[in-house]
Amino acid sequence: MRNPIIALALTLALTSPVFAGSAADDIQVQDPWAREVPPNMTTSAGFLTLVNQGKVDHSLVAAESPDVGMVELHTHINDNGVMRMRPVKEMPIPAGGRTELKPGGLHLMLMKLKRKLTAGEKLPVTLVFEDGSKKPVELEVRRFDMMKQHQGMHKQHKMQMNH
Ligand SMILES: [Cu+2]
Repeated sequence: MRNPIIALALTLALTSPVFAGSAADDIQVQDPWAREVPPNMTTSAGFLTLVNQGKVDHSLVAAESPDVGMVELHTHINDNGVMRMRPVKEMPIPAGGRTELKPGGLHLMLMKLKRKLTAGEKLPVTLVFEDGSKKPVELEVRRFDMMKQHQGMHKQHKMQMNH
């Protein structure tokens, strides 16, 4: 009575997650960069876009770098008009979706820098995902104009208020 083909199909269906790629395989990284800081500063931030090309949700849970003493996952929250940074446990990347790390939002907090970050240089960082898989990336160090960013944010505020 038992149909061996159905049994096989069932087995494959039940075990198919085993054949799914690791998070590191599913996640593509776009435009990774880090902010240049003055030589006396030991804290900076890294940014990139995570694109999930897989069929299951993933999340970034940690990052590490031989050139950085401590890397934390941070976000910004608006606390009564004051932007504050908060550590987050993970950064979810939904299946088929993308998660953007950018100034004023999610970012990699690079603390206790072991060397200075000069524009044009590369900073090696390893991303760690929820399944333990890892992906090495190189952040391009760039000059970042904080004033320009602030002016841009003020313009956005004005535009929102006019609506
Ligand atoms: Cu931060």
